[in-house]
Amino acid sequence: MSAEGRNPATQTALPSPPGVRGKCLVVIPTYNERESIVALLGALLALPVPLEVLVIDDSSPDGTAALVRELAAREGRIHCLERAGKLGLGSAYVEGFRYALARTDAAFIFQMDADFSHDPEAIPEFLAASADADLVLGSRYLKGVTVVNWPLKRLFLSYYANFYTRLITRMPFKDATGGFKCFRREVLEAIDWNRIHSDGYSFQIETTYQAWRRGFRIREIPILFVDRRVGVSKMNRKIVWEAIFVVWRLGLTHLLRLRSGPRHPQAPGTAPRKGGR
Ligand SMILES: Nc1nc2c(ncn2[C@@H]2O[C@H](COP(=O)(O)OP(=O)(O)OP(=O)(O)O)[C@@H](O)[C@H]2O)c(=O)[nH]1
Ligand SMILES: [Mg+2]
Repeated sequence: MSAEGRNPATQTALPSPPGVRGKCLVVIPTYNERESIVALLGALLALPVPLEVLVIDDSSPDGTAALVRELAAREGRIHCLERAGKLGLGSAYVEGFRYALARTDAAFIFQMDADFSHDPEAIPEFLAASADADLVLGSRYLKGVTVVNWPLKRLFLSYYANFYTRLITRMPFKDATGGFKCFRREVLEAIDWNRIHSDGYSFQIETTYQAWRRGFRIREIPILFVDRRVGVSKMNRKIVWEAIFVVWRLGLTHLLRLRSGPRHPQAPGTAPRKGGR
C-alpha cells in the first residue's frame, strides 16, 4: 500500500502513556531488509507507545516493500513509501521527514535502522529523555563503548569519525554519526533541508549540527548497538569520504560564524534558543 491518500494522524486512537504527548512516527529507510523488517515492525507495534511507522523502501530487489505493503494492508499504523530505485539513505530520511511534517501531526519523529542494530525496546527511553530535550541522540560512546560484534576496524572508524567531528565542528556530542534519534517536530520544521546534501552517516552529523546551531536542546542517551545479524551492509568508501568533507565544511562554517559575530551553541543543560540563528 502506498502512503498516498492516507493520513496516519487520523488512524490511531491509542492512549498515551504518562509523559507522552502527541503521537510518534518512526521513520525506517530500507534497502534489502526482508529478513528483519517484519520482526522489527512487530516489535515496534507491540510497544506501549502510541506510534506509527513509515518505511521508505528504494525498490529493494529482495522484495522488502511487498512485505511491508502486505502488513500495511492489515495494520493502519504501518505506512510504506516506495521509491523508484536506490536513491540513497539521506534522501530517504528527507522524504520520510517531509511526510511526517506534511501528512501527520506526530509530535516526535524517530529515525532508526531496519537491521535490529537499534533496539526497538529503547523507544520509551528516548521518549522519557525527550521530556526535556528537543533532539535525543542514541549514543554508542556515552558510557564507554556500547557496541556489540562490530569488527575492530569498523569500530575504530566510527569512534575516530566522532572524535574528528567533535574536534572540527565543536559539537559536544559523543556520538554524532549514529542513526537512532528522536526529533521533536519543531526541530525538523526548523532545519533548512536545502543545506543538507549528505547521503551516508554525515547526514546524521548535518541534521544534528543544524539543530545544535539553532539552539535546540540536544541530549544523548546510551544505547546498545548490535551489528546486523542478517542482510548486507551498505557502508562503503564513498560514505567515509563524504563524511570527511562534510565535517570540514561544517567546521569552516562554524569558524566563519564565530568570526562574524557572537554565536554560542548550546552548552549541555542550557535553555533552548529556538527559531534559527
Ligand atoms: N531507502 C533506503 N534505505 C537505505 C539505503 N541505504 C541503506 N538503507 C537503510 O538504512 C539503514 C542503515 O543502513 P545499513 O546498511 O544498516 O548501514 P550501517 O548501519 O551503516 O551498516 P551496517 O554495519 O551494515 O549495519 C538500513 O535500514 C538500510 O536498509 C538507501 O539507499 N535507501
Ligand atoms: Mg546497520
